[in-house]
Amino acid sequence: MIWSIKDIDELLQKHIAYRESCLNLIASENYSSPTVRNYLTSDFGNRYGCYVTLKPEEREYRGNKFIHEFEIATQKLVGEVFKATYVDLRPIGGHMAGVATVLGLLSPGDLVFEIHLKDWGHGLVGPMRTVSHFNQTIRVDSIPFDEDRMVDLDNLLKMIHEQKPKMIIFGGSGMLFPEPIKEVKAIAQQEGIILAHDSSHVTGLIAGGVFPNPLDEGVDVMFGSTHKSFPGPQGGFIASRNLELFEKIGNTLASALVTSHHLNRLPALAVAMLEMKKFGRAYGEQVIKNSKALGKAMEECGFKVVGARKGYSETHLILVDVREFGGGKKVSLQLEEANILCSDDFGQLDNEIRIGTAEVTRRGMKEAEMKQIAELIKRVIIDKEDIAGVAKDVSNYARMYLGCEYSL
Ligand code: DSN
Repeated sequence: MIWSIKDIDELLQKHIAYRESCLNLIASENYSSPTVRNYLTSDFGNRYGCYVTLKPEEREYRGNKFIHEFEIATQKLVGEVFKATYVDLRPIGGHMAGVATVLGLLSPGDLVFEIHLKDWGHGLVGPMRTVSHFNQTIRVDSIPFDEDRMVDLDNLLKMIHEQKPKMIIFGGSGMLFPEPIKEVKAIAQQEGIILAHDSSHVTGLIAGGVFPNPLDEGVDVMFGSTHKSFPGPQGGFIASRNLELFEKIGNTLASALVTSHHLNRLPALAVAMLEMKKFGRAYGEQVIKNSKALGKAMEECGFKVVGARKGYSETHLILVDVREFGGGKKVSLQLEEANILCSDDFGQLDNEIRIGTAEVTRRGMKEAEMKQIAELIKRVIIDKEDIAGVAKDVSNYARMYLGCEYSL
């Protein structure tokens, strides 16, 4: 029970001490800098800045003149980093940004291609169809993948020709390699198909210029979150170069999905954007080097790493097939007991674990440390050492890396 400030402090301190003793390999999390965290507590967090139309100057509440100035400036900064003409920072998270994109751009009966949850899709339209009448409103099919977890372009083009979708949403939660957006662009233009990119996982890599910018590749809209490979405050965004589509999405977003857009995110997001402008390339390059090094080290330890033939990964994560060790859920729970945090495939096939390198890279780890991490995972899963003993070693190891690199 919480009776006092002391109770709150004690519980928070327990969490902080616990997380400092863990190796965080959850690909959808990151370690934002103390400066970013500091700017989350500004007075903006007490204010209402909503605007229903796409005219930010037409605020519904009074007292917003500096909030307005700040929001416009942050939109411009984000636009510069993602090379977008139009930016909306009102989505509270990437999922909300995606829902607004789907609802804003599709009509009843339209077909969408997205990445299925079993292929580590984000789960946008699929789960929407479990709500109310959406299963009668939006049709969905899955983008095909090959055994290296690369998009199967031949099959995708065949599906496009045969089924003529209205929208294709690239991007997911287990992306190992860039997608063939350029290769799909011509047919998309010819058939009037909207190309969207759920960039949530790779936002930080795009900001660093080490992952292809989906807008440069030809998507009409990119949306995502700011707290996965991008080490910012939790939140979402929509970015585009197409005003007509951007307006449709923005007018759907507000006020149907969001009114208070949690303004305290904005100064913190601006700091994180400046960090990425300055250090994004170095950070992104190290993240990818670490993913490749971890993939290799895991393979050398005896694990089956997805996409090994293609160099394991070009992103902030690797996928490991752990069926022979009892499946993703069992393995991730065993690793959690050893203070190693990663993800299973969220109740899908239960074949794989996902291991992310963004946070440990921010903490200062490089290729040599990836070997150590693989060895610690092996001790739990393959060698079946006493978990409490490994947990102690993991804690001591993790506590050696409490800094925050690539930050202002
Ligand atoms: N899609 C979930 C993940 O990747 O962990 C969270 O957004």
